[in-house]
Amino acid sequence: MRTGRLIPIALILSTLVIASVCSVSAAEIFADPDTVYITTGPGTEFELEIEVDAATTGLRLFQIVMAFDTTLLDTTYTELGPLFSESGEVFVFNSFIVEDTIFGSTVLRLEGLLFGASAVVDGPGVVARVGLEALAEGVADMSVVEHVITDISNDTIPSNARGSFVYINTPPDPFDLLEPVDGADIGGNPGDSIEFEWSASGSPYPGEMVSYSLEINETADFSAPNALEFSGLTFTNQKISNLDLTNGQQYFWRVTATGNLYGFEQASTPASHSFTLNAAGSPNDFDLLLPEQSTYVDISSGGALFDWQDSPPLAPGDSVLYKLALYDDPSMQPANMVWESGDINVSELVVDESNLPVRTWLYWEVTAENTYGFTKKSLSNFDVMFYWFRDFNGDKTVNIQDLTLFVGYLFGGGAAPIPEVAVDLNSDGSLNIADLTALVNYLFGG
Ligand SMILES: [Ca+2]
Ligand SMILES: [Ca+2]
Ligand SMILES: [Ca+2]
Repeated sequence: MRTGRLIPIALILSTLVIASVCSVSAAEIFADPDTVYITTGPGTEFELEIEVDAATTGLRLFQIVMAFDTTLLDTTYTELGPLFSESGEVFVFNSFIVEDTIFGSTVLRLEGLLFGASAVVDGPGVVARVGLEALAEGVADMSVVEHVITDISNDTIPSNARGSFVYINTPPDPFDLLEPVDGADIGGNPGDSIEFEWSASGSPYPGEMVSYSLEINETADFSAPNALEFSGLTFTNQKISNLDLTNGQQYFWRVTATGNLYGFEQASTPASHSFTLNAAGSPNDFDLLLPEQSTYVDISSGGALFDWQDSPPLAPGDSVLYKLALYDDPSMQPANMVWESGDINVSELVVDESNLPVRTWLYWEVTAENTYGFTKKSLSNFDVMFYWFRDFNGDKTVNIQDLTLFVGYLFGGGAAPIPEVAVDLNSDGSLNIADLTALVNYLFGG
């Protein structure tokens, strides 16, 4: 057991030793700086130095090939660095921008060579300088795609290489719209919140924070004037109340990320999402109760009771107010309105007789309105005819004139009362001498 455990440990130790020896001895050839941050746009000029480190000894030749996007960058100069040019040795320097068939893209190739039987230099030092100009906005990848350094015998010196990234007026990172998903149908109750959520962006520039602006608009091009906009958001979500939106309306929303130091902007992906608000906004259904449909109602006692079902509040904190309206035409247009109540907080109302015409069909309905301003009409509208008991001619008084007309109707072919029930004093469903007698008794006693 004891030896069995020792052998693997010995193997691990020897592996570690080899690894550390390699990392210490390998030369480094690298671009400095390794990241270039440009915020002043195309036309900005800067310099990269190509350096070798202290582990680089006996150096005679270098070749370094870096990715080079000619749409983003151009060279303003290339030159051999002082490690070679000030060595006192004879040197050669070449630089090319070429289409690299193996790499499949344009590359910048730099190579330097010392002549002479014993001409070598030791790092650290600068082997080349590259003057560059930004041509467009974007991220230029100047990774090293190929490199070699050799010694006096033309043997390769083991080396690692590292290039550079150039950020030219680079906007914050692309980011996605998440919730509501595109085309969402948003229900819920009035007063519920709607949460908008997107993925995080970030700035490539050191120390730069990103903030977001959320826009909600009725048009896909965000041109409607009544837009909702929230800016300076530091989180990737925002809640709004659905009361800030119109029920039944389609909306579009988008987010823009902005860097706080340089102000470069990134639009969301996709550019926008749509949603439709279909909150359960209206008061609940309710129907009419009294007076029942197509009935005659006596108002001689002073008025009439109207009653309808409650429309229960929809959401916590909601309440409902009612309005009763009477019309003299079944089309129930505003022009036909005979009378309308004020707001009523209970589902019934006694309407004074002075507001109620007799001898004509009336049509009534109730409208409920909740605290969110949503309205709903009663499921039905009823018709009703009011009358004044014992009043033959519909003037809301009972006197000798009614008696005269009643006599004329029963015995002289005069016009019928409207409705007949108004003078059916004994309530037997027919008009005859018994009703007339009852009216005489009412008027003159007995
Ligand atoms: Ca009621
Ligand atoms: Ca009368
Ligand atoms: Ca009768």
